[in-house]
Amino acid sequence: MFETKERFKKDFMMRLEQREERESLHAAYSVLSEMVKEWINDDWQANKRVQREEAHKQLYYFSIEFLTGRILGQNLMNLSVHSLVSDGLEEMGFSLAEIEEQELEPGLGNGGLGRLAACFMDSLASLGLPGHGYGIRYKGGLFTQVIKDGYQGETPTHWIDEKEDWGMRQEELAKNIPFYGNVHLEVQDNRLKPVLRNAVWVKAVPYDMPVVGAGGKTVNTLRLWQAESASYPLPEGMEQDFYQQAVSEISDRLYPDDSQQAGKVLRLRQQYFLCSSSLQTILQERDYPLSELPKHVAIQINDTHPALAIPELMRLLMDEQGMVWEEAWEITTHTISYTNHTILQEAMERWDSALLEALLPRIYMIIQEIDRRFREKVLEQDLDEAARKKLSIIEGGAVHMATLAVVGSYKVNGVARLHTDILKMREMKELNDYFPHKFHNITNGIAHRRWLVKANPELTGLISSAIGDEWIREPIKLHGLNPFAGDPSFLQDLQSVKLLKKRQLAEWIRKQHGAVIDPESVFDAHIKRVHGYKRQLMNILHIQLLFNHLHSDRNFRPHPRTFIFGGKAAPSYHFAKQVLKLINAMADKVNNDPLAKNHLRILFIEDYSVSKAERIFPASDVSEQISTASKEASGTGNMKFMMNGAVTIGTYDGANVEIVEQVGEDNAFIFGLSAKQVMQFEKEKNYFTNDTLAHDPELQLLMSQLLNGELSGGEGNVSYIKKQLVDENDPFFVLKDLQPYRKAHERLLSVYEEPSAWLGISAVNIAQSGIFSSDRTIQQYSDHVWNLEELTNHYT
Ligand code: 73E
Repeated sequence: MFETKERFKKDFMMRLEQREERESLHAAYSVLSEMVKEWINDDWQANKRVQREEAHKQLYYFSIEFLTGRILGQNLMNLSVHSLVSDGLEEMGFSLAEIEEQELEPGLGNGGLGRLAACFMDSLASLGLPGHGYGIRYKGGLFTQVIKDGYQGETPTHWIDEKEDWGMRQEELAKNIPFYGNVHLEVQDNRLKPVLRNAVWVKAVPYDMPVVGAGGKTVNTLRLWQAESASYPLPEGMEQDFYQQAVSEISDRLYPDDSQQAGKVLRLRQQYFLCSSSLQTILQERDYPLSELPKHVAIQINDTHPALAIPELMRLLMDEQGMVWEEAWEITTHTISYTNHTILQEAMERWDSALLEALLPRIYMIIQEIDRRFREKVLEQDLDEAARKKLSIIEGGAVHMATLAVVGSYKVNGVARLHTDILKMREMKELNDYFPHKFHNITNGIAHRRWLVKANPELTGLISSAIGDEWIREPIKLHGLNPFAGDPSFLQDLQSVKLLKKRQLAEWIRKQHGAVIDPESVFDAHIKRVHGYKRQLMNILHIQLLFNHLHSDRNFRPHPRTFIFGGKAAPSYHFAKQVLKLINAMADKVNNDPLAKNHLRILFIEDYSVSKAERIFPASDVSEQISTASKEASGTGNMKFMMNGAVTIGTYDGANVEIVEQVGEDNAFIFGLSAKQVMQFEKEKNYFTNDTLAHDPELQLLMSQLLNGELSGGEGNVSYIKKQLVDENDPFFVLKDLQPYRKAHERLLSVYEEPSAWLGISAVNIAQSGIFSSDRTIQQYSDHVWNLEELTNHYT
């Protein structure tokens, strides 16, 4: 039905006419997605067959988040029919863009970690590798952010429209998951066996979504589990209503914290629910001896959230399959590998032992045994007490999930070189000393097909007109663009494309938010979760410095800038919520100030999401990557900006280090404390806010403006901000890095005033961004961790 445009038009119209509400855009969406699903289905079934018959090794990516964004457009693109469909629809009076907007956006992730999982799914299928996702089908995705009077409010997000769902319910593949109960040792088949009695059972029903790779040949599966009532008897004394409520809670909503461990039992239930259902499936579907599992299956756990996969695989191998400990351990530790995404202490998962034991008694027993055996081994080495403590899985009444994850995996990776170095040399030094060959780095990447080809077709066209289109398949070939960084006519075209994308964004903002922004101004964007270490506060304080400067110096009349912010704060993170309010209050003040508004404009984009990101990255000139050095493990927005020709202002943190290594220091604006300096201050505890303020009257003025409400036009409470900056001595070094940040902005703006220099930098950034495609990342995982083979029917 997509072979030719005419065929498509005919088929589409025929189906549309059978719909009741055929006039509506929604009906058009429904028809088009139905056609795409049908089109994919044959290949999907064929792929499943080939993968089985050829006994390819399969990768399973376990993740508590998959932030896919909208799916229809992505599929049309990877099936190579996006323009055919778009043209065909236009001829019939429809706009594909409007139809795509009908899709409710699945917000099944908080930020970078979830989006990374989605990029990986795209790259796996596009490289023709057999890799599938296992996650949870949360009824409510991440909350919808509603800004009222400048404050963040949260409302539930319901993204599932059962009729239009891309996930196909697979009732017959449901699994049952046990919680609570007591473990009894019973004699079965002449041996003692642990048996769980009086457990509460929950049914896990899979919904399978096809993941189409570029070229359309490889179709993998993203399987999301939904919790439902199991048809098992309830434990004595448990009411049916209570049970049903508890069950539906499991896949009811995504936890909205991305860098704070909530420690809630519901989160633990979600984690076990995901691990158990996925592992049961993997073991049941196999047609080879269990001892060969590591030859046929690789399991990657996305941070520690699915780390219960380790004891759960042990449980299934021993209790259900009758294996002895040693063999089960050998298999587990050759099947599972672990990616660490953060070293923030508050995000490190530590589960209270009593809570874990009550919820998952058998799993807790197994963790105790893993811990006991590992302690025994550690005792053989000559280590001091402190080092031994760092090597304990159960310690201080809690289970340390990162330690469990390292001990139970065959490979552990960090997500950018600096982050991995910090892991190996500091955070996990003792573990790295003990397992010197486990740790390695694989720097993150992004799906260039979504973030450049799809989000920015105009730039894609320009690049291809300069160097051909092979780079789309092999993004490293973007290098071919380097010589064009000195080609005036190319640079002029680059400028036109950027201006066009800025106009498109401005127009969309006018329609959606009623705000007016000037496409001739510099678009400077800071879009990510709101967090202390990401330093939205430093950005806003810098704008106040500019505001003060404008008012005190009549010769200071800089090029107009639009500061774009977008991002959500965790609902219980008071500091971040005050920062968010401060941004909005500053926006009111600055945008209405007769003098300032000609030079500065602040725009807060409400309810930041993947689809909004797709509009902002292509339209941005400046990429704000200003985290406190050492805190941002990698960052991936930094790569999306770079690929779209935005220039980085940032610290040497996360993947920024490697971005600057690619483009050279002249093609980025770097400032501030290094990771080493930050860690030194943290170790010595010898940084004091007052040392920074003492000789700087500008900062003193700024602080008094912040504290007396002048900065925010008298709006909002800044108690948490004050507490952090003053009482806690500014742990994220906002004030310490502020003047260096200001100078970096000054350097940046002076280059911006010279279009050929600026555009040259932009071109180099695009040319050097190919290495940050997640195709490269996935190839590294495949070569160094998973050992996958390309499917033979993959399109080349
Ligand atoms: O630096 C980012 C990184 O680019 C990091 O903060 C983020 O992962 C990205 C992808 O590697 C991340 N998210 C979480 N931890 N690290 C997290 C923690 C708890 C819940 C949800 C997400």
